[in-house]
Amino acid sequence: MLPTITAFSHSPDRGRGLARDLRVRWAMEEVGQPYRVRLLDFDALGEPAHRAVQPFGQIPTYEEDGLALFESGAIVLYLAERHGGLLPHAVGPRARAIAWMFAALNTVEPPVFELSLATFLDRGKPWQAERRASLGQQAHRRLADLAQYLGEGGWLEDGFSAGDLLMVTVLARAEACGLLEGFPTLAEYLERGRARPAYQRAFVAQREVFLQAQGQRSP
Ligand code: GTB
Repeated sequence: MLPTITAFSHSPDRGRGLARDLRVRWAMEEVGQPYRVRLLDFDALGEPAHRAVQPFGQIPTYEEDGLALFESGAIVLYLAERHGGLLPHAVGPRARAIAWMFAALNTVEPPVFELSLATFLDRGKPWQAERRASLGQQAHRRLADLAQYLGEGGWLEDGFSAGDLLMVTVLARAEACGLLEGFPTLAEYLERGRARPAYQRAFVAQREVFLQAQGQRSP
């Protein structure tokens, strides 16, 4: 049986590659693992069957032969451990690559994601401008540190890894918030990630869902 992941049937990102199933699709493509996709609408996210797999009622999930996983980072780590190509074999370099996975999700993503949420969830609130400014500063600091570390280099460590895969998806979100202006090396790093054939396949597959949904809506 092929593994099955879940994704939005009607993604609010409108096919821009920002919903988190993209990470899982990309990892599957990098390791050459075919997969199926179960599309869910917002109502289905709250149903008991989905909550049994994803306690927070979110996408993506991953199911395969009795294994049910949630959290995009955990799914990418599982795929990277199970297949070759996304993590080095040597203990030290492998630990470094995993550290970058955590850095992407735990250090860089939070202010970037919170800023994008504050932009529309706090619209009209008296504190919105102040909150956005504060989150913008926090995000900027993280991105500046990342740019400093990365320099003009290719990837975070010696070769492309699951750490880069997650970091690139976080930077896509940062770019969508206008946060990469002033960070040309991060913009180039993002483009290097997006240029990978596996990313391209994942992006097209996710975008196809949006285009199909659009087509169904058209008269
Ligand atoms: N930590 C979890 C993980 O990494 O798997 C977070 C998963 C998550 O945030 N999932 C979102 C979700 O299911 C979709 S991707 N939300 C529904 C809910 O929480 O009720 C996040 C996302 C949403 C929208 C856009 N967008 O419109 O641009 C981009 C990304």
